[in-house]
Amino acid sequence: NPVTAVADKVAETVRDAVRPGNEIPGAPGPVPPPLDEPTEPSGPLPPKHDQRGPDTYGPTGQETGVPRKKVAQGGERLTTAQGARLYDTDHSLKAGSRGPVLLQDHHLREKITHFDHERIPERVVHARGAAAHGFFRGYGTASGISKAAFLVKDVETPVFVRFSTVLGSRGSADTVRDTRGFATKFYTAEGVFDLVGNNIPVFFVQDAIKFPDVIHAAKPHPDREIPQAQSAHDTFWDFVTLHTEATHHTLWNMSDRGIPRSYRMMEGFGVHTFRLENAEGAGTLVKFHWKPKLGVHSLVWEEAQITAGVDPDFHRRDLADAIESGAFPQWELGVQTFPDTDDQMFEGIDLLDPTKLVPEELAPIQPIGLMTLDANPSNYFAETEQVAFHVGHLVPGIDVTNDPLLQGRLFSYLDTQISRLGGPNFGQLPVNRTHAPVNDMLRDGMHQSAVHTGVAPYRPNSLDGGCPFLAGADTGAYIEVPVEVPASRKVREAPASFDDHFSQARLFWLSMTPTEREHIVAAYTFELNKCWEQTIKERALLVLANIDGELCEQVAAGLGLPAPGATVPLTEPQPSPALSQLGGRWPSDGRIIGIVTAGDQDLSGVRSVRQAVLDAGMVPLVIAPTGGKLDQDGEPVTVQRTFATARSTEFDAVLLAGAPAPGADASGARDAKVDDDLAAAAGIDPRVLLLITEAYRHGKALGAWADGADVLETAGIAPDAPGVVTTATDPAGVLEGVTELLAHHRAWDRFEPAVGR
Ligand code: HDE
Repeated sequence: NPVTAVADKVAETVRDAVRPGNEIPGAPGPVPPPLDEPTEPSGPLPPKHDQRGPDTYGPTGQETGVPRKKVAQGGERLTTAQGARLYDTDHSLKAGSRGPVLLQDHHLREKITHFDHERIPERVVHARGAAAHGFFRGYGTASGISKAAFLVKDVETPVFVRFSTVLGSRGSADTVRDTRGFATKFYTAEGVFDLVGNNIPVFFVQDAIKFPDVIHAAKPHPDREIPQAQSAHDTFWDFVTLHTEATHHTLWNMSDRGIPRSYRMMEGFGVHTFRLENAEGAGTLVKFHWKPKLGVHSLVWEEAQITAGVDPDFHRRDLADAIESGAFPQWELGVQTFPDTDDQMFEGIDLLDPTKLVPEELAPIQPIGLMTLDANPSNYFAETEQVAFHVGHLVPGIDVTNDPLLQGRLFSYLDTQISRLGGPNFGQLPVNRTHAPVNDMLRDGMHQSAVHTGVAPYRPNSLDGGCPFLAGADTGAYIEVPVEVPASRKVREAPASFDDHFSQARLFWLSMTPTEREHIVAAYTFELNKCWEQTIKERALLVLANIDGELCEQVAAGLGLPAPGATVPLTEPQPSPALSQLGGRWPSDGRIIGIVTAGDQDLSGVRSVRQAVLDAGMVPLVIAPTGGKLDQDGEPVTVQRTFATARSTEFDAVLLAGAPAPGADASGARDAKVDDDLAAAAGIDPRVLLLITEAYRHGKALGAWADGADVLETAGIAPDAPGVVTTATDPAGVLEGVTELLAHHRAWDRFEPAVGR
């Protein structure tokens, strides 16, 4: 097989390059041979083991039988788009080697023209995202309330999930403070079902007609197009303080939910109330929830900011790496259920108001299935960029409600795909293709890739045998339930129940732990201090006073302004502990453990702890003064990060296996917040001290053995400080202590909240 032959040859060359003796840069020894371009032609390499493309269904949903790992390229030789072989792609066709380029060079024109059109418009919101393939398995527990086939026990349905930020452009940073999108495409046997949700259960506006307003306010200012991917600016705060129905969602954004640690550690919410229907035609109102198996965890703000610069791809990398390493993220899908009453209220909460949630304590979440993401896309553009979600993609057994936000979305998603994907046939793109047979009467249009047969794409017809026939009323997808619509007037208004903008924000605030409250105060203080207009800050304080007096006072103190009093009566809701992220024990799968070594000390300890981290389903990254391999005893250990490339934000915990002396390139760290003189006096590389002090400040677990304890001492970290493991003398014992700490995500007792005690 020519493909594997080339792969073997490349692997062989790589092996040659790292043979013992070649591996430590700067060490004397043979110079590694350059990686030659293969001289024999071969077919394209298949996707890597962790990658998968969309299933190979035809443009109209028929199974093509083409193997799943099929790649877009074929043959062994470079060709034009029409398949003509090329003998040169490095030189334009010219009138002499120094002469002008000829217009007749079709290959040049085709290559450049295609390149000129490689980009499509980015999504107007949720432009930055990352996605993965996986599958959903129903528990069967929902079959009593929904006839949807994919919810039946043990039915396995392929899915494609795209996570996103909302505000930033396609190239913006992952770790900004923002809501995250959580959109799932289920390729069910009855057609595509899209659950297009967020990681926050409520929304800024109650009516879709306000969506352009909130997005215009939150996007960069139209004059200079700054700031990118952030809400910390005047127009955002201008809008959300004037339009107080945004208060609840804004509070969630200012909480730790706005800076998730990982896409794998986020909840997902359908936000709106949906209506399920069972085989008997009975309806149940539901809210959808995705619960991550790894728990809900966040970054701390300084960490999020540093990461946005050091690794803007942090979340996207985290998702892809976890899947590649076999730590497949999982979420349980659950529903809160409510009786389908005429008023569509539950315990005084209006189920049609998307700025309200229903506390889990009032309506527990009932699990209905499990989703596992087990493959990375093979091509970002073809899949992650071109995937087109639409809240109107529904299957029998799932229906919408009259939530005015949802009703507007039913229009928007189809409309936006037409401009973004260049026409009405985006459903035929491989990632969007349904796995159910399609027999529509839609024809032609830009990018039509199906070859329809027959002469009668209309109904009724006799020429195509009357085809296609209609489904029975009980098997159709859209459930037009004949619910009573109360006789009414045509109005542009919201029901009175939509007027309460503060009570649930207060519920959220009161449900937070002191540490979480402190983070919220800090977030408001940061964002509002970034605003220019004094009136906006003052108006924001008025809004905060209507949530909670202490919240308002703390933020006012940070802004240097007086705290106003509330203008509405403050309610006293029962707190909902389920809204807090803190507490509980969680699996440490896929957590990233940095192992700092001086390179010339205790290599066997490093090797054994590295293996133990792997065995525990976590990811070890060895950090040493220089790259290459560490080798004292013929069993080399690969270095993944150097002191110059490692930053604390990448790690969930750091283990110190030694006290590295300053490296020759350490002066690059001069600007770091570490006392260089102190480091020099102690003989420790300042970048290692920066790594440790930062990790400590961010509440991360630290462990040290042997000389590693000297680093802690020089950094001023007590050996018995919270979240520090130094008592065990062997690396295995230290790792055990650190893994126990990771079950709580951070060493929370290192923070001393001043708020809400
Ligand atoms: Fe969206 N939203 N949205 N949205 N939304 C889009 O569709 C819109 C809303 C959400 O990964 C757009 O394909 C309106 C709520 C996600 O491809 C657009 C309103 C929720 C994604 C659009 C809302 C969401 C989008 C832009 C107010 C959570 C990314 C590109 C009525 C329940 C999907 C696109 C992906 C994307 C419109 C409000 C979630 C313009 C008009 C509420 C996760 O159609």
